[in-house]
Amino acid sequence: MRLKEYLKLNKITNKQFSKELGISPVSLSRYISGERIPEKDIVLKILKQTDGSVSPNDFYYLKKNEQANDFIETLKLVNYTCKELKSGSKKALAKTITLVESKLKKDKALVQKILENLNVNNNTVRIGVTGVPGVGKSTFIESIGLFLIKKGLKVAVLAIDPSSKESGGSILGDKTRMEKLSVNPFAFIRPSPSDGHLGGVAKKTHESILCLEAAGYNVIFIETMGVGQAETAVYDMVDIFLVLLLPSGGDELQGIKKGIIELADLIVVNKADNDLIKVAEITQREYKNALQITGKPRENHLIDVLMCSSLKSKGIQEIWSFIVEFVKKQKDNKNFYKNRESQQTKWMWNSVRNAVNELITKDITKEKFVLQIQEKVRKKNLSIFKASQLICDFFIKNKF
Ligand SMILES: Nc1nc2c(ncn2[C@@H]2O[C@H](COP(=O)(O)OP(=O)(O)OP(=O)(O)O)[C@@H](O)[C@H]2O)c(=O)[nH]1
Ligand SMILES: [Mg+2]
Repeated sequence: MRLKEYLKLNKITNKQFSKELGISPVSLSRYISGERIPEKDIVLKILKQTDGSVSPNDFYYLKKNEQANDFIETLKLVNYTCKELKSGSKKALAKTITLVESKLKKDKALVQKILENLNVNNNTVRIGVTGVPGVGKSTFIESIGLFLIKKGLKVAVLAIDPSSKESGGSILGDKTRMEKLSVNPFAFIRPSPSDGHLGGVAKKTHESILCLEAAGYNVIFIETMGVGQAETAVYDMVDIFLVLLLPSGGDELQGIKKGIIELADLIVVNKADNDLIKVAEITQREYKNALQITGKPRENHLIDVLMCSSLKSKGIQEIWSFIVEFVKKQKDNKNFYKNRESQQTKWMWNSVRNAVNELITKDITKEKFVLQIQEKVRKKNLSIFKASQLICDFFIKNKF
């Protein structure tokens, strides 16, 4: 008999039974759901406590059959999705990115399997585009995007909006602002909601990039506002980082966050049109002069300051030539690949931190033992240091 049926039949609560076994209710519910198989000593305890009604086979064989069926189904789905992605299906791409953004454990596991089956593609360019709201990031991406599509490339855009909890917020505006690009068959635009937490941005955006590349997108733009912390996270997932400026005074005046300019591989003064041309030229000169003092952030790379009018599609060709030259140089000196590799490990740690964080916030905070400790800290009966040590030990012991 399965443990779930036994407990129900005998009207024993999870809490009671976990106490009898000397384990946490969370662990017990994992054994019951089949999420985890109990260790030998626990299996024997269960056998004893249930007078032999729940035997080891009830865990192992059932689990095995279920696992086998699940495995076959997952494999079919993974193969199908990968095939569709590689064929460039937008529908499959949208569905996969929805899985990437899902919080469900089963979706996350599925995404991992899909990603493992996708090939690494180093023939793409990942471009970060940042700048204060209204500087013209979306207009710029639309302009250069259409220019690249004419060259026969496929373009994808991920717009990160750290302020929006779910898809929505200003993203809807972004789609309408990229009117022509969003309806172009060779373009794919997707908002990347971040849940207001940065680890989330990095993980989801990184995984989305891999899906886009597998679907044959050659140039991936990642748009962020130059006011928050998301920029450094984005810097760690792109090959080249562009900072857009308005034709006006220094960066403080522009409201751009301090330090962001230092990350730029290329600075672009946008809106260099109509009566703003003169101011744009002054801005360009000022930044060029300033850069001579600050130096270069990347090996063998000189930052430049270019001007463009995204609205009139002027200066776009020069910006693309700069990007192509930059990527070529970075590939020649192998920095391009080294950069992607080191980003890979950064993402791994990011992922670990996220997973641990999720475990702590989800499971452990409801535990009686943890709540007692929390109460002691609140009443100043226990030091924070000792409390955190106790909680960590509890966390490890109970294999959360
Ligand atoms: N004159 C002129 N206006 C521009 C140019 N590029 C963008 N704009 C205008 O500037 C406004 C903001 O442009 P967006 O592309 O939405 O700016 P954004 O940086 O994406 O804004 P957020 O997504 O809100 O951060 C729009 O009204 C555009 O038409 C340009 O090159 N010249
Ligand atoms: Mg925008």
